[in-house]
Amino acid sequence: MAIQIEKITLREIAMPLVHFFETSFGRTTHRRIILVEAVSQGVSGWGEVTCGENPFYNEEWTDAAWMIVRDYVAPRILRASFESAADVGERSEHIRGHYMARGGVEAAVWDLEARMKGVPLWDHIGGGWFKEIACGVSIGIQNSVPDLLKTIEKEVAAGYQRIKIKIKPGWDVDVVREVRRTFPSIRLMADANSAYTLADADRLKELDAFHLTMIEQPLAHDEIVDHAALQAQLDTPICLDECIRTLHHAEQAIRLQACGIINIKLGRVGGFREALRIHDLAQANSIPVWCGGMLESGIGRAHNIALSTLPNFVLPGDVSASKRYWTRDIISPAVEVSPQGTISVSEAPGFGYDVDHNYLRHVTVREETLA
Ligand code: OSB
Ligand code: MG
Repeated sequence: MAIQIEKITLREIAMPLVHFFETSFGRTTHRRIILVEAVSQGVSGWGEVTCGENPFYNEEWTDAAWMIVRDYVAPRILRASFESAADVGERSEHIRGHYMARGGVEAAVWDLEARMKGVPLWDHIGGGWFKEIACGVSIGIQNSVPDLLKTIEKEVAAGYQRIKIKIKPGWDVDVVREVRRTFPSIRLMADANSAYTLADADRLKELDAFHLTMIEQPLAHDEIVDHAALQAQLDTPICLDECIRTLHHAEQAIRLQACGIINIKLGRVGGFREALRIHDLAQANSIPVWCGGMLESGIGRAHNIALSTLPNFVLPGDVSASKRYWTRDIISPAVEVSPQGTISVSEAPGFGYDVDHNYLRHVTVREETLA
């Protein structure tokens, strides 16, 4: 079944977060998210561009992503004929970087193709190993340690299976020690978002004492070699996030033993095809993976749920309930998490939820249709 994309509508939505989210690179209070609607034969597929509002996590940001999709990706996708959604990524491979912008379009075509076939997205990508996916939470840097402990207590009580806290120089060893003292047996990990260098190895080594399940991306966003040197000094497994943008990066990281675990983010790697390849490579090398998040709206969240049903997603991901981020989500129903810390996977076609068109219109601040 070849598909031709007749129309792409870009929307920017603006929504405040329920609670600020702070990482080593800054605090986010409001999200500006680009949604991609790809249309063929009257059927719509939806994707989300997962970049931040500023080029601080990686080089991408909302305003640039809009221009990349409008001026470089969409013109190569419109009216082209695809044997399958897996071929969409190649059409924009000539663009350097900007994987999230490219991935938002790629994911929309996967969703479209699943809807045209009448199957759930998880089925269409070859997933379905899990009917319930395991959920963790990512907790940002708080104003105080007591605030952090209170937040962790609430999320543990809600059933989440793993707690991730953000760290940075000045908010690390002492904070983790306090968390570990208060919660001796939770599955706990720390994410530095590239805030350290190899010169901090001794400080990071102190974290070994708190039996974390992993330390996520301690060193530079583009530095696989130094992570290998650090991993050789740590007992705690390193999990790479920012560093892994392509299959080749995953090959290099595994070959150099730069990590024991990989966080796969759909957008960061440019969409489902590359995510599937990285998943398979990691599995063949006994490297467990989990699905990371980028403070997504319900659409990106639903894509992450589909991805998380692949067999090597054996660790709880950062995919959590809509209500942790939004007073009202743009999908219906909202993503809900069970008291056991799981999300049950929808059997409905495509990404498995309805778009709440009324609310979507309400939060849309910019819209452009390309045909
Ligand atoms: O490093 O995983 C990260 C959010 C924004 C940018 C980077 C990261 C994160 C998160 C949040 O940790 C995960 C979520 O969506 O809950
Ligand atoms: Mg991370």
